[in-house]
Amino acid sequence: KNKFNIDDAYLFESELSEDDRMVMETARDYAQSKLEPRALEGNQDEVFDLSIAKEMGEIGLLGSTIDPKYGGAGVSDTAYGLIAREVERVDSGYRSFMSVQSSLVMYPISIFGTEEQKERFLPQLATGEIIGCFGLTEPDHGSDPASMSTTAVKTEGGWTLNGAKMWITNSPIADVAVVWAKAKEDKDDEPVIRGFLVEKEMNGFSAPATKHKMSLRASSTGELVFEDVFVPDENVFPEIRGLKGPFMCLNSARYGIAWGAVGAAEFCYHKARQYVSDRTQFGKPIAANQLPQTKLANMLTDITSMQMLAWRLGQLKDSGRLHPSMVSLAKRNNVGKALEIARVSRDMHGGNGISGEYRVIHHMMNLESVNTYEGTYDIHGLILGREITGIQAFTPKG
Ligand code: TGC
Ligand code: FAD
Repeated sequence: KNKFNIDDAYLFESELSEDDRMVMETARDYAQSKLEPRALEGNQDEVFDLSIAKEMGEIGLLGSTIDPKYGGAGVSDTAYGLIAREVERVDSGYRSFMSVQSSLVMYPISIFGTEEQKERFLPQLATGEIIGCFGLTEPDHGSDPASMSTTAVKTEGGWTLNGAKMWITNSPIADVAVVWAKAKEDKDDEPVIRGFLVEKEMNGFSAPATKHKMSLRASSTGELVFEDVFVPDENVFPEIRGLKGPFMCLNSARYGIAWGAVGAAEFCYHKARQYVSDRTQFGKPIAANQLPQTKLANMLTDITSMQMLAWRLGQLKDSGRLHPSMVSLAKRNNVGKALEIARVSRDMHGGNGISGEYRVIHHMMNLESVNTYEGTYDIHGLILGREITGIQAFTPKG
């Protein structure tokens, strides 16, 4: 008789290839043995332990899909997703670090960079010796990056950057920033968005940390400020123009987030299941009541649908059939559902649910950021709405 699996109800893990399963197991071992013991304090003390970058690099978790010629592990997109799931099972902040380094820094350098840029940056990013960040959002332009005001003006031998980026993951610890700015070759030209590799030591460049975060506290977040920063020609992506550049990177990062949210949700479900089974009130386990049982049933149903979306999305990406709106659908659904599951799990833990020790409120707070960054829940709803109706509803123009 077939047995029902209460963690993987539709047995998706049994469908994974041998290679993908090995990557998943490596990531799971690492996350549980090395990240989990640091998670509570990392969050409480707002510390991103820099040795995590090197540890992740050593076992191939950074830029894992990138060509081994440049230091990557050359694994499948499904394997990349499985890594995100294992890392986010511990802390969305650690997954954020990994996503930015892999999808938002190594990926653009690998597809838009010159041979020299690839050889110079990718191997060190892959080992975690250097850290990268990605600057698209600005203080006045978040959901609408097309309106960005950071500028790059052509000067002799390079470009002069002015402006500021905000809410940038890894910025205070980054050695190199992939920065998107409106560039003008000539003062009469129409500005066009281009990508620049800004290095830590460049004059006029600073990256102050963002204080008082109540979410993703183990991830280092900050600004990027450019005051007449000279960026040499060799640090510019030569061909890519327009928003398509940053959006292609976002497709990859959002894909990883759709998987990562599965891990966070699974953690909160496992914790709730354990808690209501162990704790007795009114002379019986809390799990012996109807309401907690249906809450667990809802969690498992949502998690199963999230697993199915992520796994299928991985297959579509691996076979080159991915459409960005498929990613929007999964990012929006999986993060929204994970946040709901974390909130319900928090409630099922009663007073203990607000203690960091149980780590459920930790996930709940993290997921608030995950629901907002890389396109908010509603923005992905509007991307899908535009796809379904053919009418864009972002601006009054229609
Ligand atoms: P729109 O007219 O739709 O498009 C402009 C150009 O871009 C192309 N494009 C895409 N290309 C590839 N992939 C996609 N997903 C693309 N979406 C659009 C499009 O074809 C067009 O190309 P072309 O050649 O015709 O010019 O642009 P819009 O201004 O109307 O966009 C609207 C909207 C709302 C969809 C877009 O602005 C959006 O997605 N906003 C959300 C912003 C966002 O996600 N920011 C994320 C910042 S990075 C971050 O949060 C990192 S957190 C990391 C961590 O810690 O893990
Ligand atoms: P806004 O765009 O001002 O939106 C505010 C609210 O209005 C949202 O609910 C939104 O859904 C809604 N809204 C906006 N426009 C519309 C509309 N047309 N119709 C209906 N509703 C609308 N960015 C980077 O570039 N790099 C990073 O590494 C990075 N890391 C981040 C890390 C953290 C912890 C956080 C919180 C953010 C990070 N971001 C990063 C920024 C993130 O991508 C933005 O916060 C996000 O895109 C939303 O932009 P905003 O905060 O300006 O909100």
